[in-house]
Amino acid sequence: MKKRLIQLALILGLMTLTCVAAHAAESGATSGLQKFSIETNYRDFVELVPLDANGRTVVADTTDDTMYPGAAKVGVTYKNPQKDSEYLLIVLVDGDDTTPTVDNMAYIDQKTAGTSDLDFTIYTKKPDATKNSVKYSVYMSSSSDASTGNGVTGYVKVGSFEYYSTGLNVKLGDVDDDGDIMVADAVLVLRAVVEDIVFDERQTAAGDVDKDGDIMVADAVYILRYVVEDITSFDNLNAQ
Ligand SMILES: [Ca+2]
Ligand SMILES: [Ca+2]
Repeated sequence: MKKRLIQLALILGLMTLTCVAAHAAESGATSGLQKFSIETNYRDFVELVPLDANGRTVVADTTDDTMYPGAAKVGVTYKNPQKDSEYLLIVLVDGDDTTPTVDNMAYIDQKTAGTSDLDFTIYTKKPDATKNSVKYSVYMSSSSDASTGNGVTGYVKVGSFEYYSTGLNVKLGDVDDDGDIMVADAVLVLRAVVEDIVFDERQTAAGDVDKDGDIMVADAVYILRYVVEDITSFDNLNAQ
């Protein structure tokens, strides 16, 4: 059954290669960064600045000044570091557990301080469609001697922020947002896989039915399996 569906999916994919590229639909979703916080002891020498994907500073939302719509990266400035000291920056997802692991590590960078402020850029990842926000905690450690200046010693949390996403309200598998999960939805996924069309944020959230973060042939196959009632939901796909 599965093999035949994969063949079907591949055939559909080849057929659609000749289709004219469609314009991506307007998305009502917004995402960005919010709730920036610096731990009390580090407010004098750590700054977190919301940046867009191109590295430009993002201004706060006019109605909620804790939200920075469109922000996707974070600039970290560490003021007056100790020259020649090593500074390690570690960013953990849902940082209640302070120990870095393969699962919670979001970003890591290390720099040697010169005579000017140290700048890092944190690259974040959008929460998947089933979550409204993801919290990131920023940790630092350094080889500097705190007794002689601005130095984090040991391994300390210096701040946190959240990546939020609102208004997606997607139905998994319903890529064209017509309310039904049909072969047409799988075809759209295949067209995106072969880069015949580019998905917007909502389409990406709806099409990534196995929630691995990528739009792949496997997603189209799962949608086709759902259409032919081989599976009844997109939950626990790895177990099926
Ligand atoms: Ca649909
Ligand atoms: Ca996927």
